[in-house]
Amino acid sequence: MAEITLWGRLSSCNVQKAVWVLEELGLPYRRIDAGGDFGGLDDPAYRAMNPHGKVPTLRDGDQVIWESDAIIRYLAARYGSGALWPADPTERARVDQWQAWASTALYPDWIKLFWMRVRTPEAQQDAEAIEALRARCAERFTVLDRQLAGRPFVAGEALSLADIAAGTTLYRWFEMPIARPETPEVAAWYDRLRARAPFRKAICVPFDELWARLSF
Ligand SMILES: N[C@@H](CCC(=O)N[C@@H](CS)C(=O)NCC(=O)O)C(=O)O
Repeated sequence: MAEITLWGRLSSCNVQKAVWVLEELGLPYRRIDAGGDFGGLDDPAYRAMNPHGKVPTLRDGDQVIWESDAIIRYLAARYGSGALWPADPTERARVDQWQAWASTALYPDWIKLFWMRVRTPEAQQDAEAIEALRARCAERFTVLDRQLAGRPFVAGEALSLADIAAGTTLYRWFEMPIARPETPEVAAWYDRLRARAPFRKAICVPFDELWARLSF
């Protein structure tokens, strides 16, 4: 098997997503800190791999892949043998629809809220905008709560890329100083995920270095 290298600081949620999948699949890999205080994203060698100068970037042998969703799909397709991303088209679509929803609806609201409430210095925070986003996130998590009723994981009986994409938000969602709606199914799912070492290692990462930091 070729050597797998992942570039990206572990305080980046998109890097965390990739690390979670690498760990779930039990793959040997090397992670190189990049981005944030580590810098390196404007180095010509890095830009040659990732034209956007963002993390994460994955190299597997001769293949270089960027965009966290492309990375996790690649890893699951190449090494998952059906785990995380089913081969059957109908089952795969069930996973894909929730992964797409997590990446295009849940994540954008949640990350904006995180930037407004955590990364923006208190004196510059806009309480009304924070409340509007918080309410939108609360709706998103309520939808997720309904989906999780009667099933242990987002797309059914097994952990999948749907859980990875949506679950990457959980630690910060529950640690951010905001009011959250009652979502017992999401809470139980969070407990199930926290029982997994890959989730704890990749996602339950304190974000102290990100408080009041708007610079990266
Ligand atoms: N859509 C991209 C987003 C990549 C992105 O914006 N990464 C952020 C970290 S989450 C980044 O590189 N920020 C600059 C830095 O860390 O210095 C993905 O999912 O990979």
